[in-house]
Formats: sequence, C-alpha cells, structure tokens
Amino acid sequence: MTVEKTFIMIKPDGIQREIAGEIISRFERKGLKLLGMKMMKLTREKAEKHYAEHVGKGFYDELISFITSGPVIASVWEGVNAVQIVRKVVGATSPDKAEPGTIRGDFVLCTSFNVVHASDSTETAKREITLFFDESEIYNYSLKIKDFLS
Ligand code: 3AN
Repeated sequence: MTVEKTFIMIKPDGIQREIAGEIISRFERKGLKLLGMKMMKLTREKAEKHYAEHVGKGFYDELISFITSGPVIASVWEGVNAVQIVRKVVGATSPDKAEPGTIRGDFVLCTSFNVVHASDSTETAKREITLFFDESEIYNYSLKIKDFLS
C-alpha cells in the first residue's frame, strides 16, 4: 500500500460543458484527497512541455491548439495507489473502450475531446506536478473536520 500523489487536469471541454464539479466530485467520492487546485490558461510552451511525448504524432497540433484554447483546472490529489486508481476512475483513452461508470465512459464520444487528463505513472505524476505547481501551492493537511464537528 503506497500513498501516491497524482496530477489531474480538467481540459477546456470539461470547463465548456460545465462538468468540472461533477468530475472533481468523482475523485472526492472515491476517497482521494485534494492537495492543490488552480484554474489557468496554458501557454503554448507549457502545453508543449506537458505533451512532449506526443511530438510528431498525427494528432499533436490539434492537441496543442485544443489544450491552449481555453482555461483548464489543474489539480494534485493523494491516496493509496492514487495514480492507477485515478486512471480507473477516468477510464480508457478511446471512447469505445471507456466503460460506463468511468468519467470518459459517461461523458466522452471523441478521443480528441476527452474532458480530463490524469498522470499515467508515478514518474509522470512527479514531472507533471512540478510543471504545474510550486511546492507552496500543495497543501499537506489531515482531514480533521469530522472530529472537529462531533
Ligand atoms: P491519456 O490521456 O488517456 O493518457 P494519451 O496520453 O495516449 O492518453 O494521449 C494524450 C491525449 O492526446 C489524449 N487525452 C487525447 O486528448 C489525445 N489523443 C490521444 N490519442 C489520440 C487520437 N488517436 N486522436 C486524437 N487525440 C488523441
């Protein structure tokens, strides 16, 4: 049982479709802990760094213009096996493989507009968290409110 941090980004289509709250809620309900969150519009430079592994692929230019087309919500989450658990909650990249009950299975028809990004390994998560967040923007806290209220 390893406690991991992972990076999740609600893409411009998630914001446009007004399902950001729904998406965030699914990770909260799963039991993951939100450590940091911010809305931003990606520069081309940041988008190219984030999607460096896709340079040269047929969909690369479309991907960069889409991800820079409007604001996104970047976030850091923590939990046991968080990287793989979050990928399961998100669902498969291809809409015809994303199972109902996953975010993509429930909301996505087209691979190019698949509402959410999540890190695919702990190494990627570290790189993406560092690309998007300063250390001071990540909050390590305990969920004490329930004890406080009782
Ligand atoms: P995932 O987001 O599931 O990790 P990746 O890393 O293979 O998927 O692809 C990153 C992003 O690139 C996808 N979320 C999607 O927006 C876009 N993408 C991937 N494959 C395709 C494709 N065949 N056609 C169009 N866009 C694609």
